[in-house]
This record gives sequence, structure tokens and C-alpha cells, in this order.
Amino acid sequence: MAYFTNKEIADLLREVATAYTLKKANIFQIRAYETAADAVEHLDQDIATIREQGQLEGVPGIGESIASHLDELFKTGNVKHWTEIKAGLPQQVFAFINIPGVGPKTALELANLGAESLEDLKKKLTDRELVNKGFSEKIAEKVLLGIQELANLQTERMLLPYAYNQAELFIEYMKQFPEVLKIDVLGSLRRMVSTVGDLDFSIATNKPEKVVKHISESPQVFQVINEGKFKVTVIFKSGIHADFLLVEPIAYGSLLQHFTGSKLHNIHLRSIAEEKGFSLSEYGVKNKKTGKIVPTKTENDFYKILGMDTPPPEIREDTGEIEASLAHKLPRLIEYNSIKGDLHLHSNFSLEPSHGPGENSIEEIIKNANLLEYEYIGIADHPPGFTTHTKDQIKKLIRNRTKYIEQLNNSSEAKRIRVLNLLEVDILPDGSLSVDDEILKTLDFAIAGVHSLLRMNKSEMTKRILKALENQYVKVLAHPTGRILNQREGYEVEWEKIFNYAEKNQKAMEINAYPDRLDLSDYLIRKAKEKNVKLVIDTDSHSVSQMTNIKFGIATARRGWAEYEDVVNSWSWTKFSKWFKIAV
Ligand code: DGT
Ligand code: CA
Ligand code: CA
Repeated sequence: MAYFTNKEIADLLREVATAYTLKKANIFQIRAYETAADAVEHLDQDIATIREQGQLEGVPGIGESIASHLDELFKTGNVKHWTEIKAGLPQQVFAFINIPGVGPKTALELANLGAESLEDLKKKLTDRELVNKGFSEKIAEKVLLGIQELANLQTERMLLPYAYNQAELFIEYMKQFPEVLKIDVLGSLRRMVSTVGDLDFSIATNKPEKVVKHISESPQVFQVINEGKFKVTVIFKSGIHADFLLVEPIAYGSLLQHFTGSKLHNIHLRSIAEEKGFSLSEYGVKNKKTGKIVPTKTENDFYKILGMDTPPPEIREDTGEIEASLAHKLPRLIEYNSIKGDLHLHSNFSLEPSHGPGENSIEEIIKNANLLEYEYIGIADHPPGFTTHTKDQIKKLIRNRTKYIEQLNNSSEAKRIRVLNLLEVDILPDGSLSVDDEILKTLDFAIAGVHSLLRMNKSEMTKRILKALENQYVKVLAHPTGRILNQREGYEVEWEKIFNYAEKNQKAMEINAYPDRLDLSDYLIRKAKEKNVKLVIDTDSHSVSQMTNIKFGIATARRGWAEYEDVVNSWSWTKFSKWFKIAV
């Protein structure tokens, strides 16, 4: 068995697309690989897990033949067919193709002229060696600029909260300008994907020239790299790329729809439109009989012409939302203001925790929770380390905190908010917990998570987690997959087994909203929901300023089609406490 990340697979698929192009294959073959590469890169779940569930073919954008090649790749580490297609092409071609503005043909020409690597290419272009060998001087200049741009390009996709905050800052700046009638963020950020490639903005205006000038003068903008009357591309000082699309107010809805994507959603939508005698673009809906384009002011108008309800942006991934919109059966997704309590909060209470104490006192957390209009919160500190403390010491420390929380609950100040006495305990390699039952039974309940020895074989990891969930005091599985975005994929688990167990035994799966976690992923949320597993959305905050991250957890839940009934901490205290069997 070989192991590949989504990014590695996307790169491999792009290499095949490039090779096909150079060998003048059929355009549909090339497109199939490009689409598959895009699809894999934008997946919010690792492809290895999807494959293990036998659902590669269910991924929109991956067809039967590519699915079988991917299967071979995972089994053998290699795909014979791909090797054959790439045979005879110098490897550096696949590096050159990443240079903005360089296509497959130019990449091959550069390799054939003797450029051996990006570094070498830069050198040979700068000292004119390639031009002297007959390479176009004009293109050489462009390639050099492209190499520069590639170096500036962020190699990693941004975490959602980072992209979100950068976009908010910019929108605030733009909104002060009177010619900006409307501004929205589009693309993956509007869909609230866990990682974002570049920012896309739409602006409604009657004075595009003025707005373009205002964009280029923004203190956030480092460089304008492309400027047209209705489209501008810039690089922010943070290195982020941003596209701006400008339009008159009358066609704003069409633009919004088009550039929100996803690409796969739009492709499917176009085929529906075709059947109904329409064609779609950012300018509106064109009636093919009359040839007339109807611009739409709002997105609702746009979808309405097609006989559809407007799917929330978070689910526009062509995973069933189009069918649901047509049938007027869209899910009623959990709302952004519906969370009634955050259960995974770390305080600075002197518990001598084994790792990661919080920065704020429980009182400060309560104060902030009041601002967020919560009805209840969970203080889920890590327990004292069991290797550094005796059992009696641990007992005493936890008893102190329990008493303290009891006092708070009885005091008038905390009256509005119920403070739950929780702990985030470690699931040890053998599935036992880092804290004894004797202590756990003094809590309202425990949140359990894997924090060590993450690389374990799949069935061992499944057993480990199941054993932890069997503990009657454990009611929530924290950050279930252990993934850290841009750093590590989650561990491998037989989710089917975990979800079945959770559903039967009233255990909730956490959607941890910590920026680099967003764990469960949207994909697994949907799987959990299908099995009627309950979810809780938590921030895992280590400081009160992080508590507003809850919206990214909600966004991920929405991407997983979660509704009110699925999310236990969107329920009122009465219903919530009943489900968790908390004594009131
Ligand atoms: P990202 O930026 O990689 O996180 O993902 P998106 O979805 O923001 O993709 P982006 O920025 O390339 O394009 C924004 C949206 O525009 C995309 O979701 C679909 C839509 N769109 C409209 N026309 C095109 C097109 O010709 N190509 C692509 N790739 N997207 C298009
Ligand atoms: Ca984008
Ligand atoms: Ca873009």
C-alpha cells in the first residue's frame, strides 16, 4: 500500500494531462485529467479514505477510468498507464508547467533546449543562453517574470479563517467608497471551504474605472498584476492573490452565481440549463431560442429561471444539491446564529494540565460567552499529567475545580449561563483513558481525543477509539480524525464502525472549529449525518478571542449538510441536558 496526499495526487493527474497534451491526445482525455486534478485538490477529505470506502467513483469529477488508475496507484505506488503516457518526456517539463504563463509546449521546448531545473532555467534565461540557442526573446522575458511570480506565489492554500479575516478587512475598506454599491466574497471562501486558494470578490458599481483605481490604491494591495475594465487581479502584501469582478447592479446576481462556483456545480448547472433551452454565463441566463440574455439582479432570480431553489453556497459542490434544488427539497442547514453553547474551552484554572492550558479565567470565559449569547458552556481543560502527578494529587486538583465550577453555577453572576464541568482526556494507545473512572464520574461528562501515537494501523486505531467511547463517562469524541490542515492528514479509522457505535450509544462527534483542524471534515459530517450520528460544534479555544471561530465550525457543518436536529449544542438547555443525561 502506498500513501499519497491529495496535493500529490492532483500534481500527478496534472502531469498526465500535460503529457496527454504534448502527445496530442483527444481533448476529452486531457480535460478529464484536468477536472479530476481540480476535484482532488479541492476535496475536503483525504482521497485515501474515500478510496478505502470504495467511493472514488462517487467523487464528482472522477470517472471510472481515473478511479481505477487511482486504485492502482494506492495499491502499487505506480500507474503503468501513466508511466507509458509520460515516457520520453523529460521530468523537468512537469516543473516548468507550473510557471504562470508557460504551457506544455513551451515547457517542453525549454527542456529540449537544455534547461534542467527551475533554477537552471532561470540562469539560462538570464544569461541569454537559451535565446542564443533560438528561444524567443519576448517569451523568455515572460517566462522570467513567470518564474518570479511562481516564487511569490503561496505554495500552500490558506486556512479558511485567515482568508476570511483578510477578505473582511478588505471589504471594510471598499465599503467606504461610495461607488461600491455592493461587494461580496465569492469562490471557495463564499463556499467556506476549509482551505482557500485565492480570494474572489464581486462588486456592483456604475463607475468601474473609479472602483478599479480605488482597489489599486488600497493599503492592502502590493501589486496589480492584471487590469481590465471589469476584472482586476492583485497580490496583497500578505502574498494572497485576489480577483475582482465588477458589474452593473442589474447583472449582479448572475455574476455572484457564476463566480461562487464550484466549478463542478456550474458544469452540472449548465447541463440542466441546456435541457431547458438556456445557456448560462456571468452576464445572465440566455434564452437560446430568442438569443436574449436576461441579466439577474439576485441569485434567487437566476436559479428561479431554471426552476430551482437557491442552494446555500456552502453546498454548491455537485454532491446532490442540484437535484435537491430542482425538487425543492434543499436541507435546512444549521444557521450561523444557532449555537447555544461551546463545550470545548480551555481555561487557566490551576489544574496543572498535562498540556495546553488556556489563557483566560473561567470568569472571563463566562463573560465572553454572555456576549455570544450562549446558554451553556463546557470547561474542558486537560487533566493534570498522570506521569507527573500521583493519583491523589490529580483527584485533589480536579475536585478543586469541580467545587469552583459548582460555586459559579450557584452564584448570581453566572446565573444566565450553565457552566459544565468537563475534561478533555487523552485516549491512550490501548484505548484506555488518561483519567480514572473514579474521577470521571465527578464530571458532567468527558470529551476524549487521540493526542499521541497517531500513526497506527487502521483496525488498531478503530479499536482504540471504540474502547474509549465505551467508557460511560465519555460522551464526545474530540477532533475525530486528528488532521492538521496543510500539515498532516487524519489518521485512518473505520468510520462506519465508529459512527454505528456512536449512533447506538448516544456519543457525539465533535466538529472542532480550531482553524487548522475543522475536524470532522465536511465529507465525514455528511456520512455521520446519514447515519443519524449527533454532532457538537466546538472551538477548542485556548483564549477567549478564539471563541468566535465557532462560525468556521458551523460553516463546515453546513458543508456537511448538517441541520438543527443533528447538532446537539444548537439545542436549548432543556433538550441538550436531556440528551447528555446531565443532572439539572
Ligand atoms: P480556490 O480559489 O482554488 O480555493 O477555489 P475557487 O472555487 O475559488 O476557484 P477559482 O478562484 O479558480 O474560481 C472561482 C469560481 O469561479 C469557481 O469556483 C468557479 C467559477 N468559474 C467561473 N468560470 C470559471 C472558469 O472558467 N474556470 C474556473 N476554474 N472557474 C470558473
Ligand atoms: Ca478562489
Ligand atoms: Ca480566482
